[in-house]
Amino acid sequence: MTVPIYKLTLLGDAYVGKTAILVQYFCENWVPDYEPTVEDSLRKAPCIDGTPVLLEIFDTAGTEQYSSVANQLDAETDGYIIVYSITSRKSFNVLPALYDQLITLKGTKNLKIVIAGNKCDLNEERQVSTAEGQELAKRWGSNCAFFETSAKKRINCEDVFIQIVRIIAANRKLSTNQNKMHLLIVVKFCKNNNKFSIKFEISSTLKRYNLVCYITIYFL
Ligand SMILES: Nc1nc2c(ncn2[C@@H]2O[C@H](COP(=O)(O)OP(=O)(O)OP(=O)(O)O)[C@@H](O)[C@H]2O)c(=O)[nH]1
Ligand SMILES: [Mg+2]
Repeated sequence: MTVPIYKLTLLGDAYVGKTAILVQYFCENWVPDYEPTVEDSLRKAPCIDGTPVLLEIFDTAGTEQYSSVANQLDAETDGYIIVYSITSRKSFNVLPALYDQLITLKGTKNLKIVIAGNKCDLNEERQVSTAEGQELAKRWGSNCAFFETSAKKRINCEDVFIQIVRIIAANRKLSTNQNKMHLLIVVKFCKNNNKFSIKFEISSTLKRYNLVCYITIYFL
């Protein structure tokens, strides 16, 4: 049995907690120190919804010194975890421009995204409301989900990874079904004077091969 591979990329402004969320998911550990990420990638093989999967996760740099978003974006990525901090209006405001860059890179608006509004343990320092995060996810379409997370308190850190896998898996299943071809064969018997004919009409449900062909056999 081949294990499905999911390539995920964590994106967002510096200091929002991308690495902290990842460390919580991988090690169930909280690291209070800040060390700007240059670039990192990790692999994990969890079981999600009863299926063994392989996750390849890229942790990117939010610090401008290290990051040019365009350089960091891997066109092969299946889904994005886009992180902002609820305590930083700026980290939320940069997201629409980031989203536009992703659309250009992937050449489609059908992106699979989970938005994480991190540091929700710091509610007293909140600058972005929960409703604003939800509204953004709604604007980004049905393949976008939203969570508020806290890497410090381990709130929803695992859920963002499970949800992005579910979104990608659902899309893969949909495109597999669309590629399945169903044949419809209609057999008609006709009697015309002393001649009998049998007509087969064969049509396919796959739009690419939507040919209707007729085979007529005459019994003289
Ligand atoms: N209170 C609180 N602090 C957090 C949380 N997540 C991260 N932090 C702290 O915020 C700082 C930045 O966290 P990082 O995970 O390094 O941020 P990052 O987004 O990976 O930053 P770059 O790698 O520079 O892009 C660290 O000091 C973390 O301890 C959280 O949920 N709550
Ligand atoms: Mg980091």
